[in-house]
Amino acid sequence: MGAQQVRDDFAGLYGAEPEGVWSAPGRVNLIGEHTDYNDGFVMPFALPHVATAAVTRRDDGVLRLHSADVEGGVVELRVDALAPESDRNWTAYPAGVVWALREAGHPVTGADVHLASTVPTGAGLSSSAALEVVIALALNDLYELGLQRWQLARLCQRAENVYVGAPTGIMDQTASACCTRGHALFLDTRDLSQRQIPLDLAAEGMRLLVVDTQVKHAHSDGEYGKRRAGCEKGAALLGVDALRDIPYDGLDAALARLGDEDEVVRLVRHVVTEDQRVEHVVALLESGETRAIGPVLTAGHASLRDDFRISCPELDLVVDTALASGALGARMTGGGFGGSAIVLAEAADVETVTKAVESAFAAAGFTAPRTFEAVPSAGALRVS
Ligand code: GAF
Repeated sequence: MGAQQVRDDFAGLYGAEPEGVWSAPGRVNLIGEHTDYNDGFVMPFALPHVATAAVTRRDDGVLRLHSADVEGGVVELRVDALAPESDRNWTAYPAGVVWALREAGHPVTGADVHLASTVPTGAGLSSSAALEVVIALALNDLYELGLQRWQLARLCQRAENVYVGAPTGIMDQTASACCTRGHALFLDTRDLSQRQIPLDLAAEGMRLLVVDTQVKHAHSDGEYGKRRAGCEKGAALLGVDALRDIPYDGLDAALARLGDEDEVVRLVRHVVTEDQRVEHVVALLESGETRAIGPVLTAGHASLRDDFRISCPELDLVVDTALASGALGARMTGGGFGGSAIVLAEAADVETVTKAVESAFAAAGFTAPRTFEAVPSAGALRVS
């Protein structure tokens, strides 16, 4: 849905034009999975799919929320009554941002909001972060809070962790807030320092496909939290603040120290090797060896499947089939347990790869996947 439509729908709903319209994108992660809550490296880029919000400020303590994507009317809340984990609906994301801003001392006294999103939900493409960031950016502008993008991302993460109750890292909110068109974002999640890495695959005759397996994932279910707790246990056993502090060339020694803690050994090995893969991909891209990132992506998938154990048959089938039909590399992306995979392929091979994946899904009796090309797009912005 276009921004003008969102503006018009707001006017129809609330009886006046909004003060402004903002958008914030979903993301795919090129490499660096489950490293963000270990203070490590990630490398997402923004999708052209966005959450769009038309918003007007209110000064009477009332927050009115409406979504074009969800059945039901306007939800009316009082900003001073917002309470963590009190809401299991979509409204928890925008309301959580208002709560986080107020809790941080920002004088947000209400808003009228109408939202519409083109980011697929449950596909591991950060539909919830897009909702949070678009609201944070709108309120930052309307209330003239003067917060920087990384600060908005931190507040949105707090909304998700505390208000929604999902123990996620900082990658998705930072990607939505800070990515720029034509670049992947090389982000150090420890201090949020970042570097924009040019990524124009089409100019080099390649494409990056996103294959949504249609297997719905959910963060707040226990598996994500269990992996996070396992990583924290590993860091504690090894006497470091976070697994980021285990250097790649110290991995074998660290694993030896963990002895027969098999599960922790696997989790630590994934995180430490994944950080190294991010740095490797950055080095390859910066030296113009773009095709060589393919096998690194594929190695990342193997690590998520075998060590972190968060893949599923549908994701493995995408990866195996894509590679068997000529892709340069493929991996699951996002939190896991369903959602999407990415496939790096020569432009000339895209049709063959796509058809092979579709046929393999049909033969396995899986729901047909949805495939689209991902081009690094703009981060959050004010549209009008
Ligand atoms: C989800 C989380 F929200 C991110 O913080 C990150 O941990 C990711 O899973 C895995 O890399 O998208």
